[in-house]
Amino acid sequence: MLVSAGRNITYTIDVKNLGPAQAENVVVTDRVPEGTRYVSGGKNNEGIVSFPLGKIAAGKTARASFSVAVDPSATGTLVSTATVNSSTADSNQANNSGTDSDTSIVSECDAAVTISLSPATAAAGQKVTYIVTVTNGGPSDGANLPLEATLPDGLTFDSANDGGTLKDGRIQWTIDSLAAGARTQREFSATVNEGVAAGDLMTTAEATFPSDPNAENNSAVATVTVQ
Ligand SMILES: [Ca+2]
Ligand SMILES: [Ca+2]
Repeated sequence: MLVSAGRNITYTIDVKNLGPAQAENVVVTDRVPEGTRYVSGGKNNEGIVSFPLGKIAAGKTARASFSVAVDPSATGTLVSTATVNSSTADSNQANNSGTDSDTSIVSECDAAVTISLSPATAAAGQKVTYIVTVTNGGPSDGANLPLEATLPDGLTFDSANDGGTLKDGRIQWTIDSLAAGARTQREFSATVNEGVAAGDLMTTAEATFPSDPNAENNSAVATVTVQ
């Protein structure tokens, strides 16, 4: 299964007593997986979660579960091994533990974009500066995040900071890293062409983050009015 960095995951452990006797003093233990922190369920003692399940009759199953929060920066896979012990003699020790090792951590980042410009009204030959602000609403830390802004007809690109380049009518950046909850800004400027008709020129800034849970706030528009 998949889990997003920064979100919680719940592990469920089923213990079946294959018999023939009732199992007494059954205790399940598990370890808080690397890359996560304990949230709830069982009793946590420095990363070892234990569940005193008491008695389990022959043929019956008891269930234990606990939740952990995946670190916003975690990557890779989560591994969790649960082990059961009982004071009753167990003829087969080989089946007393089980491992979940196929939970992959994915990135999920909620981009929120705004754009401002100055001046809002410009004449031919005048330079307009745009500031794009992008926030990572999480839950995951992001890396190598694409951000771009369209350059409308009537404006000529001047420059962009942080490695922004003009390609196919868009100023494009890659944000190396942006932690969950953090925000960053990129700036570019363009000059109003000679002979442009009076009216509004619109620029759209848009961020494309992985598994963005809310597409509504991924883009924003700024308008310069040509005199
Ligand atoms: Ca056993
Ligand atoms: Ca979003």
